[in-house]
Amino acid sequence: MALLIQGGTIVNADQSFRGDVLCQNGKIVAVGENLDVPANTEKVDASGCMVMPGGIDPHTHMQLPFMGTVASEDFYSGTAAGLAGGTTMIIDFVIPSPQQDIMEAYHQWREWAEKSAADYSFHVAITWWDESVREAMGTLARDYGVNSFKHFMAYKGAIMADDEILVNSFDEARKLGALCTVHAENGELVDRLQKKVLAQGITGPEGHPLSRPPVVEGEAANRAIQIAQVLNVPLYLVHTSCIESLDAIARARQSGQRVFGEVLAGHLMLDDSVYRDSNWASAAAHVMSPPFRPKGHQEALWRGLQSGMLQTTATDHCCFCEPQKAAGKDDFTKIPNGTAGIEDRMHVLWDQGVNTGRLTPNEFVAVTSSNAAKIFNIYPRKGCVQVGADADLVVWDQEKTRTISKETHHQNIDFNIFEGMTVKGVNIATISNGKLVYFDGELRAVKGAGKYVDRPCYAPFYDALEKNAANLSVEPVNRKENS
Ligand code: URQ
Ligand code: ZN
Ligand code: ZN
Repeated sequence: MALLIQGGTIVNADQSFRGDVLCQNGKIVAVGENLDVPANTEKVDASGCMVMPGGIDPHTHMQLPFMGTVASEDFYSGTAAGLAGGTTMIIDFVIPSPQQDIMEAYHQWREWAEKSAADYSFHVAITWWDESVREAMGTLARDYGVNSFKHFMAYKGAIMADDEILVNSFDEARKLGALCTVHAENGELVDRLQKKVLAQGITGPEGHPLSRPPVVEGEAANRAIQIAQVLNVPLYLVHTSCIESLDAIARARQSGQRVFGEVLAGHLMLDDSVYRDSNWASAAAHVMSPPFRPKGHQEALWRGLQSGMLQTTATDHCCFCEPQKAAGKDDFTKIPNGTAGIEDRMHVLWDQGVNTGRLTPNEFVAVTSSNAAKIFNIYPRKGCVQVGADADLVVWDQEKTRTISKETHHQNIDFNIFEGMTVKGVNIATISNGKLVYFDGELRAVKGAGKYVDRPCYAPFYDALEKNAANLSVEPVNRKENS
C-alpha cells in the first residue's frame, strides 16, 4: 500500500520547498507536485505543515543492565515512545562486561533489539582489551555494519576504559576506518571525589554533581582528543555537557582535527539546581552522568549547536524508576545513572531552538537527524527527504502545542525531566518505513517492525589520512657516514 503525504513544505537540512511525498515499500519513491499516485494510496494531509526527515537519536540505552539493575525502558516501548515524539531511528550501545566476549555481547543486544518498533543500530563499547577484542572489532566493522566504537572514560571498577584500552582501540578503529566515541569523564577523579564527598557526610543526590565537576569532563575530553590526534582517528564526544569540553572540541575543530560533539536535550535545558530539590526522589531522578551543570553552561551549549561546534542532539535515554533509584537512598554513588527523553527531544529542541530564533528549521533538521546520519555514514538513506531514502518522516505542525508530563508520555518511566513544560511545534504524524505509525495522538507502533541498520566504515577517507601522515614522516638519519 502506498502512502502520500500531501500539501506540505519539505524541510531538509539544506533546503525547503513545497512538495508532496509518495512512499512505497518502505522507501520514498517520488517527491514534488502533481505526483502520479497509485489507486488505493493512503493519504496524509500535511497542508500548513512541514515534512521533515524522522529524528535520529544517536545515544540511547534501552533495557541496559547497569549498576545492579536493568533500565526500565525496553527496545519496544522505547522506540515506540520515540515514534510518538518524531524519532524514527536510534543508535543504542552494546556494552560488554570486562572480559566478556565482544561478539557474545553483540548478539545478546541484537536479540534484545528485535522487538524494536523503529529502525536501530549499535555503537559497540570497548571495555577491555586483548587480541580477541581486536579481532572482534574487525569482524564487527567488516561483517556487521558497526562503524563506531564507544569508550567510557568514567565508571572505574566497571566499564571504564583506561588509556591503554583507548590507545589500542583507537589505533585499531583507524585501521578499520571506524569512528571512536567517548563518554569523557576522568573516572579516577570521579572515584576520588565521590569518596571525598561521602567522607564529608554528603550522601544525597546533591553530592552527585560535586563528585564530577566540569573540569573532570574537560580533562577527559582533552585527553581523548589528543590521543585521537596522535593516532589520526576521528573522534565523537557523546553528551558534551559543559564549557570545558565544548572548548576542547572547538579548539580541535579550529585546528582542523576531525572531532564531533553531541549534546543532550536535557543538558541544554536543565541546571544543577535539580539536585538540591528537597524531594529526594525528584533529585535522584535527575542523577545521570555527566550531571546537569550550573547555570551558564546551557547557553554555551546552545551557542555550540548554533555555531556548528556541536553537530548532533541526543537523549542518552536510560530509564530507572523510583524504586530502582532508591538503591542509592543512603549513598548517591549507588543511584543508577540515567534519565529519559526520547519522546521529548525534538519537541524541546523546536520550542527552545527554532521558536527562540537560535536555529532555523533547516538547522533543526540537521541537528536532530541529518548530521547524525552523515557522521555515522547512513546519509542520505536516513536524514533526508529525497527519492530512494527510507520513508522515515514527520509531519510537523508549528502551531500545535503539547504539555510534557509523565502522566501522558509513552516512556516507561515514572518521571519526566521536562515535566510541565508546554512546547509549541510538534509532530502530528510519524511515518516509519513508509507506514503511518503515529497520527494525531494515536500511537500505532508495531513490535518488531524496526530493522537493524548497517553502517559502513569510512575506509577510503582513512587511506588519504594515512598517506598524508606518511608524507609528514622524517627520513631516518644515516649516521654511519659520519662515524
Ligand atoms: O553513561 C552513560 O551514557 C550511560 C551509562 C547512561 N547513564 C548516564 O548517566 N548517562
Ligand atoms: Zn555516558
Ligand atoms: Zn549513554
